[in-house]
This record gives sequence, C-alpha cells and structure tokens, in this order.
Amino acid sequence: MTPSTLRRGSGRRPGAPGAAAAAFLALAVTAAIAIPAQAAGSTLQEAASDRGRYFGTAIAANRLSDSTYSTIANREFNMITAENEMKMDATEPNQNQFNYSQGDRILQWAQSNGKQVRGHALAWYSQQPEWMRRMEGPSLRSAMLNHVTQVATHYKGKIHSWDVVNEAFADGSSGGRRDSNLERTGSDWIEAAFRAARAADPAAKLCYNDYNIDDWSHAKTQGVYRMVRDFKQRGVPIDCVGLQSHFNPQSPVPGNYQTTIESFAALGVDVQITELDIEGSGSAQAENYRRVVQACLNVSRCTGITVWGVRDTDSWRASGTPLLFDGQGNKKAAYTAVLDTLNNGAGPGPTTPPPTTPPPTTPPPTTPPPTTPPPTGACSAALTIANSWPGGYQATVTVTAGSTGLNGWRVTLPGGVTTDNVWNGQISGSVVTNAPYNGSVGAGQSTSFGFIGQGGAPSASTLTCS
Ligand code: 9MR
Repeated sequence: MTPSTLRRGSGRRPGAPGAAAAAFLALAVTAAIAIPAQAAGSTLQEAASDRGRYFGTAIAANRLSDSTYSTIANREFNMITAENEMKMDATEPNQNQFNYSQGDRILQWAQSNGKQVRGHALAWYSQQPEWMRRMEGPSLRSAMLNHVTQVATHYKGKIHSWDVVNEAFADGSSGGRRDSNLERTGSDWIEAAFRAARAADPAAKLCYNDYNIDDWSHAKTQGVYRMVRDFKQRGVPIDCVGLQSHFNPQSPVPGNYQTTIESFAALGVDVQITELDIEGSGSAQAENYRRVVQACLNVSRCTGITVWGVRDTDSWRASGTPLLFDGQGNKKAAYTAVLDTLNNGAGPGPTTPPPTTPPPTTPPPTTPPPTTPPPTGACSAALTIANSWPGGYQATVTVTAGSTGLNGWRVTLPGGVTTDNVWNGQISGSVVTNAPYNGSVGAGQSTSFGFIGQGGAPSASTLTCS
C-alpha cells in the first residue's frame, strides 16, 4: 500500500457495520484486510488534496461564460487566482476610486464552487493604473500603501494567500532590486507593503512572488533569498515565496529546482508554485511537468501548485502550448503526468518537518551571464498582439534567423511604443536585444520576446531586425 492509499484509507473508509457475532467480526476483519486500495484521485484537486496540497489555476473572468472552460476549472482545481482582475490597474483605475467588479466575480465563482482564492497582486511595478505610473516619491509611497490597505481590507478573510509584492528584483547578474517608481520611494517599500497587508488581513498568508527565481544558482534567486532571510530575521511579516515558474526551452526547469524550494522552505516560509506553465508538447513536456510536481511533493512546505490558465488557448503564451489541456479541453500527456505524480510520486506528507540542512550563509558563486557577441546574420521580426485592455496591451515579437543563423539579435520597436516590462529580451531606448540565453538562433529558427505596452497597440507588424 502506498502512503497515499494509506492516508485515503484511514481518512475516508466508512465505518464497519455494527455486528456482535464473532463470526461476523472475523468476517469483518477479513473484509478490512481485503479492502482494495481506494481508487487514486481522479482529478488534480483530489489527488493534490490527498498529498495535503492544493492544485490551482488562473482564471479570466471573461472566460467563465465558456462552459468548456468553467467545467474543467470547476472539476480539476481548488485554488483560483484572478489572472488580471485583482491587479492595481483593475482595482484602482482612478486614485481612491476602487473597482472590485471583476475581482469579485472571480471570488464569487470560486466561493460558490467551494474553492479558495490566491490574491494577485497588491503592489507591482507593472500594470499600475495611469495615475500611479505618473507618481514618484512620498505621494506614491502613500498611494501604494493605501492601495494595499484598501484592497486587502475589501477581500479580508476571503484570501488564502496574497502576492503582496510581485517581481521587484532585477534580471541578470546583479541580484539586486529592479528599478521602478516604487523602488525609488526607498527600498523599504516592500516591507512597508507587507506590514500594511498584515494589518489589513491578518488571516491571509503573505507572499513575495517572482519569475526566474527557480534556479538556485541565479543571482536573482539569491537576491530574493537574502531578502526573505532578512525579513524573517527582523520579523517583517512574510509567510510564503511564490515561484512563478514560467518555463520554456530557453528557460527550462532547472536541475536544482528542488534545492531552491528546499532552501526557501528552510527559512521558515511556505513555497507555492504560483504561475506554472511549461512550453512544449508530448512526452518531453509531460516529463518536465512531472519533475516540477515531484520537486514540490518532495518538500513538505511546498504547499500548492497553480498553473497559469486552463487550456493552451487560454495561455498568455498560447503559441507555446504550455498548459495541461489542449484548445478543445482534452487532457494532454502533461495532465496525465501531473495526475500520476500526485497519486504515485514519492515524497513526505505536508506535516513532515522541513529538511534540517542549514541554508548556506553566503550565497553560492553565481556565474556571470555570457557576454553577448555582436549580432551577425540577417533576421526578420514579426509583432503580434496577444492581449489588450483599455490603456495597454501585451505583444509578442517573433525573431526568425535568416540562412546564416544568429549570435545575438536587435529589434527596433515601432515609434510610439512605451514599455517598462519586457521579458526574454533587454530593452534600451526603443531597441530590444536578446537575453543572455536566447541570442543563438539557428538558420531559419525562431525565438521570441514579449512586452507590455502602454497606450494603444502599434499597427506595424513587421519590425526592423539585425
Ligand atoms: O497572464 C497575464 C496576461 O493576461 C496579462 O496580459 C499580463 C499583463 O501583465 O499578465 C499576465 O500575467 C502575468 C502575471 O500577472 C505576473 N507574472 C507573469 C504573468 C505572465 O506575463
């Protein structure tokens, strides 16, 4: 009997019918021994619950009327994150005028279906409403704290965990903070946000959430680790770290992923995998999902996993088919791998104490990012709009190498584009160059980067690439 069938058996088996006769008792004992192992969890939420964890998804309010979508979401998941509806631009479109209509829609759908909710996100350099983007200094600091207080108070008692601060660290080798208007109010803005959130909703777990902090050897991971360690030492209220875990071939599931989870957990915080998606298909994608789920199961304080959308077609990276259901809502190989791992994978239950190995007191040496060689070879670049909303849009730019391949690329964004949020690329002025890991593109092959644009989306779809 596996640990999981034991847990299910002891927790759920109905009581034996009353019987006095010894013969019946003997029969009952035999029957108890002969009871077949209970069926494994048949949905992600059921299988995860048996391991003391939750399994969640991001939900977009405007998709809830799609019955294929809502049926899968309701059947498979028991933790819900609003993909965009609780962000700063959605909840405070004008200063001190709060709008909870779409966030509440998701909360109500979740609650009426017996699910819990992760709040995402109280303070972030991106997706700030227009009025906040224009602010700096003490007035921005107090506007941010007011936002945290008001939104956390509105949802008080209804949120399992809040992403209090999202994506505050810089990519690359610095291990330091990202520049932003919030950071320029003073680097204690993060702890101020956590204190305000705790005061407003003492029951919610308070998380720091970021991407590219999955690899333990990365400077960014180490920077976040040092902040969390400092917060725990000084009593700043923090309960969890969210690893977004957006993976693709350029940014794969790292071999030391479990070390990262263990190391954060050893600081005395929960770890939640908050925005999981893994680009790819078939058995390779399934194996990557299996590794992520197994790493979480192996660490008792890894308390839940959320995938960033339901079907591939619902994803912010739809072309990378990164989710567990295809566009028709069919279960993919990745789904089966996740379910099987939850049902059968090894690992301690949630009550096992965390590993006792002390975390390193000095961070391991970080490998400096490779210096980008000058671009060579011709390429083309095509821009598509993945998503848009009043005042902004999300764009994907596909860079395709010509016949000689590329060792680094530069793409010039169309005139009028304004962005402070680029991923898989580095921006300087209106020019985006490759990230350290995606400059090498074989002849005829493609890579891509994305950005969040402010204002209206550009009409140009063909960009200059060199
Ligand atoms: O999936 C979200 C997409 O619909 C939005 O256009 C985008 C705008 O910022 O945000 C996406 O979600 C992001 C999340 O809020 C924070 N981590 C990265 C996610 C993917 O970009």
